[in-house]
Amino acid sequence: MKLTLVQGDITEQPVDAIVNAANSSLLGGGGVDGAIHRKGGPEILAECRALRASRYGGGLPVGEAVATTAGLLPARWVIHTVGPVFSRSEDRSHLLASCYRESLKVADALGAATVAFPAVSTGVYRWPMDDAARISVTTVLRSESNVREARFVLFDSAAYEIFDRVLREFG
Ligand code: AR6
Repeated sequence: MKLTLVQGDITEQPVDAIVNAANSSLLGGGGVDGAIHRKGGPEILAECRALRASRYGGGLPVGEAVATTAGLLPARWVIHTVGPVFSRSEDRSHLLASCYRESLKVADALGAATVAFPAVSTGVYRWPMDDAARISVTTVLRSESNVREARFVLFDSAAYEIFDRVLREFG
């Protein structure tokens, strides 16, 4: 699996699947989640509601992942994952790592060859960017997957530079 970095908007990525930094409700929110539902149109929310009415009545647990259509977006699928809220008193790194591992498993099940990830948990959920970058990059590098390219899409240059430094260190 090749790991690449781009600075930009994940909703514009022409990849097979983009990963959404969702919440357990699967019913939308701000940040990446808000942008995906806004630009992808109502089909995504309709599939999320159907998931809530069936497999995920109690919501999607933290660290797990599930796919829907990508609606009007250039990608074919959205893989929704729920990152942990950052905590100073409790180490939740395994849950953040799980988001990447489980998203890659879903990508494999879909047959997705190219997958774009945001920096899960680093916005509303307040995970420090350098620590998130280390966890995300090392987890993806260690994952067994048929995905050809895992692309991290960083929203601003500060995040891009942190991921770039971490990738040089571990890649
Ligand atoms: N493309 C790429 N990255 C983005 C984009 C974008 N369009 N928009 C924001 N980012 P966040 P979280 C960056 O808050 O921390 C939502 O309300 C952003 O700068 O989207 O996992 C959900 O519904 C940050 O670095 O996700 C949940 O309730 C990163 O993406 C909650 O927020 C993640 O920020 C999830 O919080």
